[in-house]
Amino acid sequence: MTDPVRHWVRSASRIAVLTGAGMSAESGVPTFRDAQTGLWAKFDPQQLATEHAFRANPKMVWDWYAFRRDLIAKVEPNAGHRALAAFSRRHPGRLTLITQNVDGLHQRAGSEGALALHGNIFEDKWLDTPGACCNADAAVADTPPYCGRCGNLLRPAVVWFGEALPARALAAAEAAANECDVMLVVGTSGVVYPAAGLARTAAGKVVIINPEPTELDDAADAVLRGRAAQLLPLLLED
Ligand code: BV8
Repeated sequence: MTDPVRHWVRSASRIAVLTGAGMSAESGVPTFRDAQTGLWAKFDPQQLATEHAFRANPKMVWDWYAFRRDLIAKVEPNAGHRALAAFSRRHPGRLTLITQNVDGLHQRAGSEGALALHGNIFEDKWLDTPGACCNADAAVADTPPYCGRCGNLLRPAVVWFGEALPARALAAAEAAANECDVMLVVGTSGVVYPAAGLARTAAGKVVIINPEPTELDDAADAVLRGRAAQLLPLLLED
């Protein structure tokens, strides 16, 4: 562990943390751009995670999310998730967690107030503006479920490519980036915007934690070539 980085973290009164899919890799969740496992090997997630793909082939996209939900439901938060949650318990209000992940593992590890920029894979919402008839609890159980009265489809409540991020969460994330003394950028390839842009607008020192090079390495004050579950506990211990 490079001592300057530990010094930056220990002396920071405001820490922002931006996490991506690599944060959950050691929990057994394939990263977003890993070769998709098995059934999905031939699909590009960037093509599937869109409203266009869902409208064109609702069953296929719904099944992709069901496959991911089943996988994520079977895994546990890892030592990296737990280190972030423990730090926030020891130092209330000092660390703002911003995640691109939709897997809910930060929240399950006990991180409260995590800014989930891309939504939550375990929640659904209506594809079209719901009418009075649209009651998710009474939806016809199909793939995807739908309103038996008007045919409106349920869809995963995640942010698809081409969709706006939740305004409140994004504004809070931008404020945290603008006010931080240090930003830890963990397990993200830095390809997806506007989330990746937060690492480029951070006021403080930018520290990348990733075993591989990323699109954000040029914006970093320090790059720690390692894994989240290994390095975060070391970096965040008092
Ligand atoms: C929008 C939910 C506008 C769905 C996801 C500039 C500005 C604004 C937009 C754009 C822009 N340029 C391009 C765009 C459009 C687009 C975009 O960014 N495209 C990219 C691909 C070029 N952005 C959008 O469409 C966004 N919307 O801008 O809307 C707008 C405004 C107003 C009104 C209407 C519209 C929406 C983007 C959100 C997309 N949804 N997820 C789902 O999950 O199904 S993004 C998806 O990718 C996941 O959330 C994932 O987290 C995210 C980012 O990927 P990473 O997390 O980085 O994962 P990846 O696999 O790439 O990398 C993993 C990393 O982990 C690797 O580096 C690896 O080395 C590392 N790693 C592996 N193991 C470990 C590890 N690290 C540490 N430890 C380990 N053990």
